[in-house]
Amino acid sequence: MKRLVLPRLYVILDAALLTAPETECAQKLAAAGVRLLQYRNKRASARELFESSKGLSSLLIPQDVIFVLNDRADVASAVEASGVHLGQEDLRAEAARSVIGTGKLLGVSTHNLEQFKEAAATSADYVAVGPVFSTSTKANPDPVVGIEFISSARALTGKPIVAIGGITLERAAEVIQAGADSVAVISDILLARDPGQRARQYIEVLEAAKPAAAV
Ligand code: 3NM
Repeated sequence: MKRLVLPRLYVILDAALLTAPETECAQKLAAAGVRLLQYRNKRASARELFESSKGLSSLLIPQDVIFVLNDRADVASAVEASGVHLGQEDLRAEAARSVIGTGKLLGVSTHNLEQFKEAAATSADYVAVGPVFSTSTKANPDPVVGIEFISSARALTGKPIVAIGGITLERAAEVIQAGADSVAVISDILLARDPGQRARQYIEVLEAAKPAAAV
């Protein structure tokens, strides 16, 4: 089977941190070269989420930017997003898979080894692990797993691993070196004075990072 290769930079547009309309921010990031974007909005109603996600999907998909919606497989499917990202309290992977279909991208967040192994055994296309470092972006985050957790997880699957939580430009390369395929970033990009410029710096650093040996 062809191995999925994710872009090394995975930017999450968290509605709680946005000061401009989400499509404006998404366009700046796409223009900066970001090829994988997630929309996260924990407070929107289903209707609001549909409207915002529809706008993002129409903007990003034609530009070949992978657009993933957080939490909601039904809305991801309705707006023809590239896929959905699930947390531990969302639909189980196979239930979400039945909603979005086989051609779409499915990601699952995990916070310990047990969750990681369980997610790796599903039809998920990638597995996220975190928080790798401490973060103040997520409400009630799980305990920090640390960078060593990425190496342990790397030995258990050939699926792409996305690292998340407290990642900064300075720490991005070591996360790839530890075995992650991709780094997911919220505050260090969205709260930068110029998010597009910050994203460009990430892309440069991540392109130069040496990955862990393949499993
Ligand atoms: N999920 P920042 S940590 C959304 O551990 C999210 O699964 C996490 O934001 C997890 O890059 C996190 O600003 C917040 O630290 C990441």
